Amino acid sequence: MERLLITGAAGQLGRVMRKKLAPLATLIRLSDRSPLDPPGENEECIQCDLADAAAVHDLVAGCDAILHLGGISVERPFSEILDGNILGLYNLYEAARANGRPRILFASTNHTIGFYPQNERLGPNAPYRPDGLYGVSKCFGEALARMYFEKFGQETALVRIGSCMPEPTNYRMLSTWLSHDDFASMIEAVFRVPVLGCPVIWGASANDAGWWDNAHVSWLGWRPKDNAEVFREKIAANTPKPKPEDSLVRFQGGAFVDDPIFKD
Ligand code: NAI
Ligand code: 15L
Repeated sequence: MERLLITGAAGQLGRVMRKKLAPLATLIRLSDRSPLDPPGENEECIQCDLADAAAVHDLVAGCDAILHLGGISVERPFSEILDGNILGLYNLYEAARANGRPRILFASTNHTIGFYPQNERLGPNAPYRPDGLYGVSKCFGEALARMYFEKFGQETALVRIGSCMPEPTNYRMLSTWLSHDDFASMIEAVFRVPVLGCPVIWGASANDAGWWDNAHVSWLGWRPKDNAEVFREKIAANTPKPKPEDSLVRFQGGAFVDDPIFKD
């Protein structure tokens, strides 16, 4: 790739992926509304708000691929979600349409299906059961991406990330954990495969306790290598055993199902 755009590059995953993906592209364009660390040798930085259509148009110009991590990543008041995840998504897809349709990896979330019970195994076609406004906004993002694929041939990987962090830290994450290395190898597979389309991909490592079935995207060639199970004893030693009625062990979205509707 000549130029890979990473949005949300000042965030938790952006900061990690910025380093891991350096070999993927000649130049990495990093963007966020928050300040970014200064650019390295094969990097450039552009600060912009996803809600600013003209700025997003310029941001996307000249990019061959987009890792879209930018936006609100937890339950927040609707006004914040509206800017980052609704307006921001529309601006990004319009900018992509005007700039040669670079392939997009959209960081969706397990909170699109958070109200499913943990004993249910899901494939890509399970109806949405979002667990909050954040989850609803990611359902919007997935639907928008699908529409741009059907209407304009815009390719997007709809990656429903579980819990992408250095290691799982509670019982639920034994099922939802996605290691940083497995996410990086997924990103590489998504941008390397000759034809992508617009598939849902579950973003979880090869966890023994996993709930999500990626058999429908085996053609992608992505084979996660990590398994949260190796952390089970550590979690048992460090965290209290949840009661059976606790959302953490009842719902796939865990504690997000208990969030209220936050007001400004
Ligand atoms: P984060 O909250 O650390 O990073 C998101 C970044 O987006 C922040 O740096 C923020 O400043 C930026 N941002 C927010 N609104 C913006 C706007 N209007 N314009 C420009 N930039 C804006 O989140 P994290 O953990 O790095 O996640 C990245 C993406 O992956 C998010 O879209 C999140 O929803 C998704 N995701 C992450 C999971 C995880 O386990 N880390 C799980 C599921 C989904
Ligand atoms: C998400 O969507 C959040 O962005 C992340 O911070 C985690 O809380 C994750 O889901 C999760 O479900 O563990």
